Amino acid sequence: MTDARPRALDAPASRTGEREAFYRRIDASNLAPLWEVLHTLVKREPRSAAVPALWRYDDIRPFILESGGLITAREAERRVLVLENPGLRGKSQITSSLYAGLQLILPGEVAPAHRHAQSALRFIVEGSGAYTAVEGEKTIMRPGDFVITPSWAWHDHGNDSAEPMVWLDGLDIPIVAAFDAQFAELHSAERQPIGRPVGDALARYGAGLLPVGYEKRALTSPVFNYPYARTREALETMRRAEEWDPCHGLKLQYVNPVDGGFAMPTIGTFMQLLPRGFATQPYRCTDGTVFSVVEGRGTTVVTRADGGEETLEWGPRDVFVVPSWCWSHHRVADGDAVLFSFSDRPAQAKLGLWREMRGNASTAG
Ligand code: GTQ
Repeated sequence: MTDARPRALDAPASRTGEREAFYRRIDASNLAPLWEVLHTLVKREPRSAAVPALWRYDDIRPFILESGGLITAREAERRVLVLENPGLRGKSQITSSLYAGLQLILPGEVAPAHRHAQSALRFIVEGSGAYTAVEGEKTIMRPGDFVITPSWAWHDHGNDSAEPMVWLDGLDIPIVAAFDAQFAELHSAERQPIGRPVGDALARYGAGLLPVGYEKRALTSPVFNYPYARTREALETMRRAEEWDPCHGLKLQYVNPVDGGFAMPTIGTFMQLLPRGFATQPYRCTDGTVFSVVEGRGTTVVTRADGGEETLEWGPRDVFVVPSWCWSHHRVADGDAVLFSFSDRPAQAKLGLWREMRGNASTAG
């Protein structure tokens, strides 16, 4: 026989005078009844507080450039406009587990050297020729490049080019905060000393080769700039085989060449090609995902946790987010679309939490 009473997993237990009085008495002892909150703690499936959202680059670019006249990179330490998820305002979160922002560095500026426990990625959106220095090596950044700053690595950014540079920062700030494991240090010098030539890491670790006898010594890829030219060429070559995934088109995952795993321990990064006119099948996964549009125009339809649908219309340099466990599908309008994306997938996978689900039009929503 099934018990028809509502279960505390779905709704709080009913309140009685006797129960309320008990809750008040135990309150002074820092105790609370689980059955009042169980449904908010142990849910049948994810219901993200994050919502689908889009930042149109043309709309926000004026604010980014205006911030350049308001404060220097030096004074700000990092001159960034944080992309706040509308469902998580004031928390500096774009998803429940990730931070994102758009960082501006003007010609001649330096964002001074520091290091922190949080891992960072940079995805270059506008401008070309600024550098970031990571643990004694500089890399020159160009649009579409995916650049890594590993946890606890010294890093400073500088712009010796003639144009402003803007990149998307993605950091695991909320994950590190959840563990209360933050540490940070300022370097004594504004620019850290450089000990290796530009391109050294890519040559040494990113050419399908490794120095003989190389032993894995870190959780993050030793390659710290994955240039767009190479990524784009890989996609372009693969497309000739016409093996399109119905949910993802052609989708590549950035890897650590040392172990074949994700390039970063907490953040997974991807680049996908959706050809002109392509419409994907609905898909959902537990990793809320941030997309940065590199090429093309299209729409992504996202079903919110409350069942409503949100249509995000995107073009080059726009950023949009699909929260955890929300169905979404993409349709390309103009040109071939190339989408960079990142999420907390490696962290979830390591904890045995990650799930995905493929749908079709009739099972979505
Ligand atoms: O470039 O080191 O967007 O420390 C936020 C915190 C960028 C950085 C951010 C940071 C950085």
